[in-house]
Amino acid sequence: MSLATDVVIIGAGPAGTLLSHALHQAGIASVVVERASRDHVLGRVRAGVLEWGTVEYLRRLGLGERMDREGHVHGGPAIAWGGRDVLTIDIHKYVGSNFMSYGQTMIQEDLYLAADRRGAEIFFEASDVELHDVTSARPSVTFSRDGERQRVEADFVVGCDGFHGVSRLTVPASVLRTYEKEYPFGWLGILSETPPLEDVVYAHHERGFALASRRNPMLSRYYVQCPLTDSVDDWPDDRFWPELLTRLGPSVAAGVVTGPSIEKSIAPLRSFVAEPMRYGNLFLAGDAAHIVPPTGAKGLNLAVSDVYYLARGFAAHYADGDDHYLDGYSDMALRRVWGAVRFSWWLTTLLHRFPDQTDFDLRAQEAELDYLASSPNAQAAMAEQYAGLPFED
Ligand code: RFL
Ligand code: PHB
Repeated sequence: MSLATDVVIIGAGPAGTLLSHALHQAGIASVVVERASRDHVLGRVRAGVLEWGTVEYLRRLGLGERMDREGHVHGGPAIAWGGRDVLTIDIHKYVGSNFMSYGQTMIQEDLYLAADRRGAEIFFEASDVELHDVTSARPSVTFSRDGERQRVEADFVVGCDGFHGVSRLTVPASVLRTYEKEYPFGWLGILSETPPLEDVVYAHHERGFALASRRNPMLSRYYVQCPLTDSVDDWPDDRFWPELLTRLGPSVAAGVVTGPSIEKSIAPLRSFVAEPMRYGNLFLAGDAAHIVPPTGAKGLNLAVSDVYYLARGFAAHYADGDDHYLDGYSDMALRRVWGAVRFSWWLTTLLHRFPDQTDFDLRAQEAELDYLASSPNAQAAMAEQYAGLPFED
């Protein structure tokens, strides 16, 4: 089978499906090719925190109805350390915006339901996806499905296929520059059907980092830092809960309701940036181009801002033949990416226990946290970055 469209998108995660939704609203046709099944994508438990710019963009695209009903608005995240009362970084006071807890799984469901309603072409379970002629005026993508080789021809290809995808590998090594930092620990995350804390709480503790978050009024999400060599079998619930409560500290722990975990997984932490985010008529967006450690809650939000810039660029191209946004895409997106990479690295470094850390390093972290607590200027800087840097005009 052979198809023709305007834009072929590789990957039906949040970046790919949001882009196809935004393009449709601008009257631009797209086809999405996804390696996994729909249920597999929906089963991945990931992000939970949306910047206000993300919330407003989703609303503008008509995707805000369930989010506004079921999402939980916060005025700022809290930080716990040293057995003292938590410090709340008042985003509302310093930046005038909020952030929202609303799970990536729910956004993905909303996106697939919207795709069903408009009869979007998403080819799930596509294997051996290959990109061809991306520097030509008519690139194409081929893949196998139901035992048949298929081909989609388009004006542009957008790689939204995540960190392990194929799109980035199409850019020749002589063109692509990559920057990478691996952290020597992971996050063990669990979901439990228990009422969550009111706030998102980040904890610094000499035994390691911990985080309390939420999905809905009866679904909590908790994380503890763990060695990369650990597997989920090393963390039965009766080990996880006491460890979490110790790290959160007595005042936060007092509000935690424990219960059986219904999901448990370990994610490594990594910073990665690939430059440029365009090669010929191939564009990269989301995790395909950059990864941040989850500490700053930025990964999904960066995928959304990439899509915002890219959808605007394609709209100008198809409506007016104006390519200045597409030509500026890589530089503009990378400015925001590096801002978030720096912030995520800073917060990760401040809050985690590193294996080679000395007592000096630990005391320096505590001194920085004390400074943060005492300085409205430092809190304003953190608030501005946690809230999310603005989208450029
Ligand atoms: P995804 O979600 O990885 O989707 C890529 C899709 O491409 C498909 N694919 C292919 N398709 C065709 N051919 C191929 N060869 C393919 N290879 C791969 C994959 O099957 C998949 O469906 O990338 P996308 O769309 O760029 O979205 C990025 C986000 O998923 C990611 O940045 C966030 O989840 C990161 N993240 C967080 N971000 C936030 O903004 N706030 C958070 O609170 C937050 N918490 C987190 C996180 C990520 C975590 N993990 C597990 C890494 C918490 C965790 C624990
Ligand atoms: C989550 O709810 O999964 C979450 C929240 C904040 C983070 C990372 C993950 O920084």
